[in-house]
Amino acid sequence: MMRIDILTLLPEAFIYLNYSILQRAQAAGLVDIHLHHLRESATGKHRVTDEPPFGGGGGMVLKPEPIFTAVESILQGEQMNDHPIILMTPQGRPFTQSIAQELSQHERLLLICGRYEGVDERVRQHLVTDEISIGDYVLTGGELAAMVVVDAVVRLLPGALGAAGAAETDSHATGLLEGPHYTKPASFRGWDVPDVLRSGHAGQVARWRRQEALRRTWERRPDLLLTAVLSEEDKWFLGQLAAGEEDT
Ligand code: 6GU
Repeated sequence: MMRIDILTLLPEAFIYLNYSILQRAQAAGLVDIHLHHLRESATGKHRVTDEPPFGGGGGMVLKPEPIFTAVESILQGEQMNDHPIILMTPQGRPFTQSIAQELSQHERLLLICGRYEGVDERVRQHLVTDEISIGDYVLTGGELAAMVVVDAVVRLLPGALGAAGAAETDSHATGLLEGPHYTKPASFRGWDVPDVLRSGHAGQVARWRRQEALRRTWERRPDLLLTAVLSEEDKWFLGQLAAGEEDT
């Protein structure tokens, strides 16, 4: 079973993890998620976790002592370098499906949620092993980002999605966007489901899906085609798309 520890000033925010697939994964014993309130590791009457920055400037900076104390207590008895200690920060490496896959291979993860203007640099230099951002925009804290990472990682754990929901064909798992999906009714307000999907020809369905994934990726995220693993047939199909675009 994977264990995920989350260090935060806002453990209440993590209610999202108590629902749906994340809830079932915990109930099924695939993952054990522990929330830790950073404030409980702060000392003194007021348990202060942040202070103004040295040198002036706006905002508050998270102090190093409560974070070091909390992480050392959470990982007590463990070799510190054995498990990723991840700081959630807009300055981190951009989160991707392949990072989610990499993280899902670990038996233990520790996520630290930054807040305010930032975290004391010594946390970065001497405690964390990784820094992750979920995109090029600024959030008020790392909590939403940590939930994004936990969600993306946990759904990859074997058994989390059940037999039906195969993570292997997800958008991005293949390096491509997924194509369209349809369900009943076969005709809705005169808009019909493509015949091939109702034909019962598994081979033709698979080929159509691959081509629609290529088409959608070509239209929306051509950058992904540079790194996707493509067969000769895929390349031929993309050539057809490119040729079609030249005509118009
Ligand atoms: Cl991980 N934290 C914050 N505060 N903002 C972000 C982020 C993380 N990733 C993108 N924006």
